[in-house]
Amino acid sequence: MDQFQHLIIEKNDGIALLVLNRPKQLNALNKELLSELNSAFELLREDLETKVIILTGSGEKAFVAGADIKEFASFNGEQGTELAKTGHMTVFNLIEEFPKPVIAAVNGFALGGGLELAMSAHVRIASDNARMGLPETSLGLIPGYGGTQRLPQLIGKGRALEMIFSAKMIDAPTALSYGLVNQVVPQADLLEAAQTMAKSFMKNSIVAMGYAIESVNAGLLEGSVGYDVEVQAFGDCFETEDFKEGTTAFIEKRKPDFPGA
Ligand code: DAK
Repeated sequence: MDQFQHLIIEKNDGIALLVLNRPKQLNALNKELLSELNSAFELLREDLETKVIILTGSGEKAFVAGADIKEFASFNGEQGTELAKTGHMTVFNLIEEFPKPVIAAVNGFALGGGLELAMSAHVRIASDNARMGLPETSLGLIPGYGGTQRLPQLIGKGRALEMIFSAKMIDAPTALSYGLVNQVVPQADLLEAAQTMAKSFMKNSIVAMGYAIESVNAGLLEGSVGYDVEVQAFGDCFETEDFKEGTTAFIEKRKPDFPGA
């Protein structure tokens, strides 16, 4: 598994550690990284030795600081819709429906697409320095990788909409109190805590866990039309002046001045 440029995979005792590795961009998700994530999960699905997957970010600062803003700033509505659809299928739904447990070890900023990635995992453990948020509305966008659906599932509609409207980050203890993460540990202990959790899962039937994942997801499927609405609305955002202003302001390192409707 040494064919990856932005992903490090270490396999040990039935656990595959996947490290997202674009440290200079705070592990922001670009097309290559998303494509590599897809390939890695497809490989690990077939890999009989791997029982549990741990997903984390390289460095001590970020899990993933979002989708790569410099990459998507020039997209139009059609591209936005299309890429959101592809992203759902090839990465975020793939992880949510993965038949082996996936633990996100959130080691720092998990923002936008980064938090959406962590929410696709089955369980989340955060380090005490982690900060989480969906800042898309500050860029003239909405969450486009399932965040409008998975965040309210995890923390309830009121808190989810407050996080989306305010675009603010919450700290690890708040995320724990919301139920967004299952556990918070000192940063130095994060991987060990994730491994301890993985080992506690591995004492039980991974096959049964696959069926449990399928069953839990099936119970949430009734609302799945929400994902389609998100994809379309997300694409529409790319046609707005607010989106142009939001992403340009980020790249120019200034505060946005949204023209509005
Ligand atoms: N994209 C690209 N580069 C990023 C980045 C990002 N999301 N986040 C950080 N970086 C880069 C910075 O530009 C900077 O690069 P240089 O200027 O050094 O070249 C470097 O990483 C270090 O960042 P900072 O200098 O800003 O570090 P600070 O400690 O001062 O601040 C921060 C850390 C995490 C608070 C800050 O970097 C920040 O606010 N980052 C952006 C957070 C954010 O807004 N993320 C995007 C959310 S929107 C799509 C589907 C989904 C999405 C988009 C498209 N399609 C299907 C098309 C999802 C959108 C989002 O995720």
